[in-house]
Amino acid sequence: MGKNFKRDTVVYQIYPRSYRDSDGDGIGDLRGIISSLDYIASLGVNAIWLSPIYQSPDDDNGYDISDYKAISPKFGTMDDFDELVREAKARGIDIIMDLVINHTSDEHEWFQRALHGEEKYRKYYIIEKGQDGKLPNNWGNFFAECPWTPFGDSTDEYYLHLFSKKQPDLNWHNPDVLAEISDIMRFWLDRGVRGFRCDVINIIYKNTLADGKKRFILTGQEHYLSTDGCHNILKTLRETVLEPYGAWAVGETVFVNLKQARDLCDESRGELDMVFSFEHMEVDQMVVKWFKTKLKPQKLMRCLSKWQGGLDWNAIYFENHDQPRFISRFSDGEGYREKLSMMVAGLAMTLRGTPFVFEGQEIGMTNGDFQNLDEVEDIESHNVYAMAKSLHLPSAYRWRMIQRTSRDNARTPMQWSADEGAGFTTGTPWLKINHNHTEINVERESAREDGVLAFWRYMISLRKSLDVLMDGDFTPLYEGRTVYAYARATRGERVVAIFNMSAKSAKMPKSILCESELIASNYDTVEDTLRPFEFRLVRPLA
Ligand code: TEU
Repeated sequence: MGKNFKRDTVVYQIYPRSYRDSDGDGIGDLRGIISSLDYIASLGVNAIWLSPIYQSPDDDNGYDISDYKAISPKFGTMDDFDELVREAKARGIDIIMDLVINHTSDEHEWFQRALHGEEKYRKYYIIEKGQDGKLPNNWGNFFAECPWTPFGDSTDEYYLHLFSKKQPDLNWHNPDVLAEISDIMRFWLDRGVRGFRCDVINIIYKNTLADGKKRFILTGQEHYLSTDGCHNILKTLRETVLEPYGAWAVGETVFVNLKQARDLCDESRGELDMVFSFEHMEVDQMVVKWFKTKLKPQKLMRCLSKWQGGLDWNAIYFENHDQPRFISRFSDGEGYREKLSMMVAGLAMTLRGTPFVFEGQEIGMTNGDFQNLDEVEDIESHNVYAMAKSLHLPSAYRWRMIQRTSRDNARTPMQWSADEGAGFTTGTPWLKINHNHTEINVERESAREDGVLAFWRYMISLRKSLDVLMDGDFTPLYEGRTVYAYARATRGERVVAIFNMSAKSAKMPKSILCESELIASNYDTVEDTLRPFEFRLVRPLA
């Protein structure tokens, strides 16, 4: 973690197209966010990470950028953006932008000029000749596509895209690319942005385009994961762009292991401030996320403890726009939505690191309730469904895969009220609103003193006010089948967080039983046993 980073930061992630629609076109926008700033400030967060709002043909909902210096008209204007930065700042909230620099859109001017034969811009991308009528290599693709698409009308040249074919990968061997991206970053920093969330940042630099070792998924990854070239780029960006502005950066780092994470965020190396690791999000999967198993709490605990112990500081998150809603992953969670959501608030705010709260998480939103594939928008879901079909997986199974794992689960519109448009829009929403918005919504939660929202607010305020939650060391105390406990301690203070990650009551482990003062709990009373999804934060006496 670098010196520009404030340890009391709690970040709120907004997926703009699903947050609040101010003009009735069914798509959330910047004015919608501006009008929600008082609510956002009332959560106690002090930074907002905006998923991409740049000009984009929206093949991957804005993660395919066609102009890095323009706001998509769907979201508003540059004036709206400047107002958002100003108004957020007035409430003590920083704006963090999404920086998508592994790839651009194929509609970006650079790619278009490359297609028109401009040599300078050809070198911005990774364009290769096929080998004897075959593709340039055997690599895999994150979206279950072929990663090579013919370049223009060429019959033997292809461009590389690790995501959709409308997302050509940039060539980070070319110093011009670094110069362009640095310029783009300065453009936003000059407008008052405080930092960046760097999309798939650990895969940007490909060492070689040689064939990769055959794997079940993503053959070729050993040639681009956390390469030295990537480390050098991050160092340069930190030194020449971020430092002078006092800005910070969190990296989204796919497949990252502890050693790689350490190298990416070790303060002495001066690269990233923290990373989003994935291991804890993968504890309920077999090989790939599409094959989900039951979430075993003990696996989750061990994974959390491992990462807490292995890094001095990291990003703490349980939801984002790519993952199903976390509380929907507990198969025995039915009927305990509120307790579960509060338990996750307890986890997110007591682990060591910077908490990221995803829009709707603070009211306990659940997975989308899609009935069929026509209701799903996400490109990845459609591709994976088609691939599963080509593999002859039964249709009921295919649909179940999408239902459980689709990224759209987290992208359903924010539930502001019980109204028909959920207070999100007066028009037709771009993605189906969850039926349960009649029950789960901000308006209802705001009127409750003991509801989910009130609990998230309380936990966020504790996280920011208790030094021990901010600076304390992490020590795991107990990792049982469903019960998890750990201590956070500074020289002067020690607190213990206890969780029962199950719908069944559990015994309080003897080793952590002691006289203590209760700081927070998602139950009104204290009992000897731990009730379903109970969370307690206590201060042991003596
Ligand atoms: O995601 C990177 C990524 O690899 C996954 O989390 C992704 O969601 C996919 O499911 C892999 O199976 C980032 C963004 O967060 C995501 O929204 C983008 O689609 C992707 O990069 C490409 O820019």
